[in-house]
Amino acid sequence: MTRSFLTRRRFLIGSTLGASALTLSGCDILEQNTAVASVIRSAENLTMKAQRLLQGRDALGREFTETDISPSFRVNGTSAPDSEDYVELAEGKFANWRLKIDGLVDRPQELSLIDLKRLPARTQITRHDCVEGWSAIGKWTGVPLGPVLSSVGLRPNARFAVFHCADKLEKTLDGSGRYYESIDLIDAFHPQTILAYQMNGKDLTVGHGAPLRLRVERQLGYKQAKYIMRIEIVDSFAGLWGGHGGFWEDRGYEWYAGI
Ligand SMILES: Nc1nc2c(c(=O)[nH]1)N[C@H]1C(S)=C(S)[C@@H](COP(=O)(O)O)O[C@H]1N2
Ligand SMILES: [Mo]
Repeated sequence: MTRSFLTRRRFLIGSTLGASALTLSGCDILEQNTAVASVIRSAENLTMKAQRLLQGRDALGREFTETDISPSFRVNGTSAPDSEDYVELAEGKFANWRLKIDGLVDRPQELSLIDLKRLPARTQITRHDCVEGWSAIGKWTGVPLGPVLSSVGLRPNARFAVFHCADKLEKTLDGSGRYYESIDLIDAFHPQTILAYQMNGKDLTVGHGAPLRLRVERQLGYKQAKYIMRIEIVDSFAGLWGGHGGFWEDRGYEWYAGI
């Protein structure tokens, strides 16, 4: 099991972004099944695999044109994290904010917004679909996540990227109300998966997740983590809050929220 998973990861990391779809062999399919079975339900697993098999793991989510951009884009969930730390960072225009990258990596890092903005960027106009029944088209600019992860050196047992956010959506004493999300390495290395610092040509507003949010375009709104403070590379969600890989997942939503 481990060897095949490793091979798959090496393929992902070694492949150029935007490479054509990979055809999975029956063996890989079986492999994926066992690898993810413990974290997601089987029907949902089927959705994920069907989407990846039918469309290819690097198939792009639909992109739109400037004229399609929605005149208004709702702010949903947290609209302004209220922790002292975040408020202070926001007052300083995020000059002191650092994105921590750690966990199963060889070279943990702390990157400033300026560091991120120096890296090659990608801009994409996409539709955001929220499970609450609204959609909006926005233009997002940011750093593709894959190369960032490659640069910190993923360990062989790395399987998921976890995004720790600044906000508590539920005010619990133990911190379990903190927002977090996670994706696997296939989505992490997908060409449209970006750490976005701009929306519609301007720095992200606090409402939309300043200074940095995730865009993972083949999944629903709640996967698009705002207020990212830390990316932790893990091999399992067991040690994280409810153990289902995300704030909403811990409250019963699907982990693979394919659209
Ligand atoms: N940190 C954080 N990220 C979050 C949320 C949140 O409450 N906190 N809400 C999610 C949901 S349900 C949606 S639909 C989108 C909303 O993004 P927007 O406010 O930019 O529209 O962010 C997602 N990411
Ligand atoms: Mo949402």
